[in-house]
Parts: sequence; C-alpha cells; structure tokens
Amino acid sequence: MYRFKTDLKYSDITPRTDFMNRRQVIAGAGGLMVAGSIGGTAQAKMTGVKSAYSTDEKVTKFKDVTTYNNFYEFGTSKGDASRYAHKLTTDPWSIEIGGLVNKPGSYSIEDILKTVTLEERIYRFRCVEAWAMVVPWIGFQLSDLIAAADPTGSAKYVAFETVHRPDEMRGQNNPSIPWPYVEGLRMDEAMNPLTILATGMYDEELPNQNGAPLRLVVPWKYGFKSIKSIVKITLTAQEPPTTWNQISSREYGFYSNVNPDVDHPRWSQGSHRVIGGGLFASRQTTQKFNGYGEEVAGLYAGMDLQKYF
Ligand SMILES: Nc1nc2c(c(=O)[nH]1)N[C@H]1C(S)=C(S)[C@@H](COP(=O)(O)O)O[C@H]1N2
Ligand SMILES: [Mo]
Repeated sequence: MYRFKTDLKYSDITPRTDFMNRRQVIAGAGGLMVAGSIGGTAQAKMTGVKSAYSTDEKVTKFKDVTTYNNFYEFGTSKGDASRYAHKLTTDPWSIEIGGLVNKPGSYSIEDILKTVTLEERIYRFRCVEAWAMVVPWIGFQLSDLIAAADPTGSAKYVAFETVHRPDEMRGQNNPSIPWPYVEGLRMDEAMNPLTILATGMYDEELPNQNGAPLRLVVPWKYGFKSIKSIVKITLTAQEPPTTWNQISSREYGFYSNVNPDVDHPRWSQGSHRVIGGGLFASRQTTQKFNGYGEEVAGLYAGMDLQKYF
C-alpha cells in the first residue's frame, strides 16, 4: 500500500501477495544479507523477563521483521531500511526529556537502561497499510521514564521526535515529508502499561532498521504511531503535531487506534495480511484496538471514534 496518493499503483487495488512472494523468492535465492550486524555475532544479547501482556500467537520470522520495514528516513520502499539503516550511528545516543516536567534532562541509553527493568513483550503489530506481524520486543514501560521525569499537573500529552541526520539517513532528503518524524500520545495512553519503549527484539539489541537504539511500541494503534530512533520526549499541554497527520489529515488521525469500523479513505481496515504467511495465506480479521480492548477501551469511553480516528 502506498501512502502518497501520487504513488498509487495497480498493486494497491489488487492483493499484494504476488509482490510479496517475489520479494521472498529474491531474498531466498540471492542469499540477501541484511545490512548491518544482523545475523552476525556483533549484535549484543538483550533479554527481558516474561510478561503477562504477551500474546502466544505465532511470532513472525526475524528475517521478515528485519527486511520488511517502514522507516521513511531511509526511503519509502520496504527494503530500504534494511539496506541503508546501518549508516545511522546509534552509539553514543542520548534522549532529551523536557517540557512540562520537574526533572528535565538529557540521558544516555546506558543511563536509562540502568534504571529500568527490561521485559519481553510479544505483541501483535498492525500497520495502517493493512498488514500485520507478531514481534517479541524487549523493552520497558514508557510510564517508568515519564514518572522519573516528574510531570507537572498541566502535562496532558507526550510528544516524540526522531533523530534528524540527513547525512546518515538518505530518505530525509525527501522533501514531501516534514522532517524530523514526530509523533504523540495523550498522557493516559503514554502511561498505559501496554505502551513500551523497545531497545531490543528476539533477545537481541534492536536492529537499526527497527528503530535502534530506542523506539516506541503502542500495540493497539496503527504502526506509524510507534516512532523509531527517538532523541526527544516532550510533555505538553496541547495535542502535538504528528507526521502522518501533517501529510494527510483526512487519512491519518492523531489517535489512529486500530479500528475495523473506520476504513482508510482508500482501503478497508476490516482485515489484514499476515507478513510471512506465504502466497496462499488467508487474510485475518482485524480486531478493534488490535485485540487489546480489554486493556485500553476504557481510555476512549464516551469518545466518538469515527470522529477521533
Ligand atoms: N521515525 C520513523 N518511525 C516510524 C516510521 C518511519 O517512517 N519513521 N514508520 C512507522 C510505520 S508506518 C510502521 S508500520 C512501523 C514499522 O516498524 P517496523 O519496521 O519495526 O516493523 O514504524 C513506524 N515508525
Ligand atoms: Mo505503518
């Protein structure tokens, strides 16, 4: 599925399985190597304690999760991130936490990792483009970091910003997107125990193409809310601007909860394709809040989700 209307191709209105299969065949036959240190010994181990929030559904293959990506900082095709993300320097890395907090500051990844407990969270992951995966993330609850920064009473939203380095991220020279990539959550969404900052997956450090060294994961929202390679977290009183909403506000709302009852203007959100399912895999029915309604439906009580999509 292409995000930009101008990119619309025939394949958008037909099943994409043929396209997917071709990519898989190419990857298999050519022995495609993922850029960076994936699969080698350089990738450091990173494990986390098991969590009751994990699904027991079949986990997507590591190879699929690391080669079929959306990370427009490296280009708009699914293979661009695995091809070019090794150019991003992720060490050293620091994250600035500020805005409406009593304890603003800049922290290195190492500092942050010393203060949190890493957990394994196996989550369903649903992209707005109607495909899905199941990913075993390693991370910690965003609520831990926010609590440590001590928000003031007027903080109502949390804004996130991705690193801006056009020299290392070739896609940031694409002028149709306002860089840096920004995202946001309402405070109660950010504090929900399901919302994590991931630093790893599959018991390894997060690969660059998946948002190293630190990315957000919000499993009941469309994938674009899960912003990668974060350098800045700001607590605000007003709803912060978000990249896809700025690009096309009638297609991508601030909330972007997974919702089969609200179709994208150009395609249905009622079902999705499972990545790695193969050529003949049937589509799956999309669940409201991606199946996490028990944990999060209460956040939206009384809200018109057709309006606040
Ligand atoms: N900074 C940044 N974060 C991003 C994106 C992006 O282009 N840039 N793409 C989003 C989209 S659309 C999806 S579906 C997920 C994909 O995550 P994955 O590649 O780890 O599966 O990352 C999200 N986070
Ligand atoms: Mo996405």
